Amino acid sequence: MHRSRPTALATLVAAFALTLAACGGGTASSAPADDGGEGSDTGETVSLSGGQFSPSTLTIPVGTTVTFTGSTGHTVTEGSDGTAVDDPIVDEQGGADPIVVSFDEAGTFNITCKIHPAMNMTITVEG
Ligand SMILES: [Cu+2]
Repeated sequence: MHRSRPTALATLVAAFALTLAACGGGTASSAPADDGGEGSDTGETVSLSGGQFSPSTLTIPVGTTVTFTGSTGHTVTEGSDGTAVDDPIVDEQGGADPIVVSFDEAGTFNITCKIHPAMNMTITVEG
């Protein structure tokens, strides 16, 4: 007895939809924009974080306000190598708040920290 058995070759092609998880861009950074916005028309920021003035040189027009951030444990003093000049335009002990200095006369001003004589910077004020 010959029995033909139809062979149903059900070829099931399972299409696995491989959803490749989108690699969330590895370069996404949340670096804070540091664009001041302190309301004054001209302003610069100098950071004392890390035990140095950054930037170490700054050229600004007369009337520019410079905000020294991270000043806790430092001073912002006109002078050099930790020693103030006579009658400094600024000689401030840092604290919780930034030290804000308006440079209203042209000239070249050396700025130092009396606590860390290695901290020095130069601000050139152009009239
Ligand atoms: Cu210092």
